[in-house]
Amino acid sequence: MDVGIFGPEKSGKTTLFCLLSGVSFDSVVSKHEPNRAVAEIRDPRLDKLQEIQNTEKKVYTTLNLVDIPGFPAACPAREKNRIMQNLQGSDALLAVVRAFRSEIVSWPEVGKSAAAQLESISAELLLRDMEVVSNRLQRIEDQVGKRKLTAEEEKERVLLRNVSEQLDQERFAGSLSPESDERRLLASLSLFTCRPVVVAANLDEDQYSARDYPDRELVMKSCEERGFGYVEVAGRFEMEVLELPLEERELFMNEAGISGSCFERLHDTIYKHLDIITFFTFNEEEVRAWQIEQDTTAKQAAGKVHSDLMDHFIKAEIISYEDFVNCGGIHGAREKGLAKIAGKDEIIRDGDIVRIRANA
Ligand SMILES: Nc1nc2c(ncn2[C@@H]2O[C@H](COP(=O)(O)OP(=O)(O)OP(=O)(O)O)[C@@H](O)[C@H]2O)c(=O)[nH]1
Ligand SMILES: [Mg+2]
Repeated sequence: MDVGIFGPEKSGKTTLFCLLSGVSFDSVVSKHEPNRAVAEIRDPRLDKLQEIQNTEKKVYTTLNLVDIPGFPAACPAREKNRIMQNLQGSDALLAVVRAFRSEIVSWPEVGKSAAAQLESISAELLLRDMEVVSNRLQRIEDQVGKRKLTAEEEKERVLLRNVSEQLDQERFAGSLSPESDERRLLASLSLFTCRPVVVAANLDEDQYSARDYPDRELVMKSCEERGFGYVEVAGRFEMEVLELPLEERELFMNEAGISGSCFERLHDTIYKHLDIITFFTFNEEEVRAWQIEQDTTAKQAAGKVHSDLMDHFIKAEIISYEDFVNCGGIHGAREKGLAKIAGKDEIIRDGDIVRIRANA
């Protein structure tokens, strides 16, 4: 899955990119070009499974990250477009807003609260989409009077007008019903406002400990209204903590009232917001985690592993993570009758350990 990180200048995007990917901040050389990295989702459940299965290899799921530089308000449109282009392939967006205070780190958007930054971010996304929709509409309308529009084009014209009205009213395209024709068309246009957005409020340590910063309520409310996910992080502080010896880290995190790493909170929020869950497989060589959407069936999950397994699917043996661990592995779970033999329509749940039987 591809996640695009964006937001105002100096809000801490690259800091979060480094925290998510494990790339060191000092090694990120370019301040003007996007940074890319693959972040492993180091799910501790997979570590436990490896311990039980005693395999040499484990394969985590991953997020492909792209971190784009913030651009100043006066940035020429062409340059802005060029930078934004790097978000085009992302399945989800992580928008970073700045609440932390600093005398050292410049703040080009001085005085702009986190809520105001969020408004600008939404406006930017809406504007980009309006442009795409209106260009497409224009192309169809240019034909009017020159030739008869096809039935397809007529339909598209109506849909595009509807979407355009929605965007004019600052309603996100993603709020259209997923079943609607509009939504299908929008998916083909890969609009930004159709994509899941998670907002990360980047706080300083004191704000984090106090669970407060100016406009916090407003930011949370506006995320809720727009259907954005929301997470709080203390980017710089958590990066500094990572430089400490392992045994001191927890102490500092506890003192600041921060539980779980920034990395865990970020990817948990992204996964939850995107309705993504994880299931596990194992064989003699490896244990492996897989990302799937909620409500994926056993047969579809088999397809994730290999298309042959889906095509020749017979049944799946499913054990919940807790049962697997409590019984010390598959044999124990089978003995206790906790390994379920399931058909193709069984819904996979988060943490399930799945063994697929197919007609090879
Ligand atoms: N005090 C403080 N400084 C931070 C925090 N997060 C990031 N910084 C610092 O702010 C500066 C900018 O952080 P970056 O992560 O590079 O910000 P960015 O959004 O990627 O900046 P651009 O790409 O230039 O738009 C760095 O010196 C960071 O160490 C924070 O939570 N608190
Ligand atoms: Mg940056």
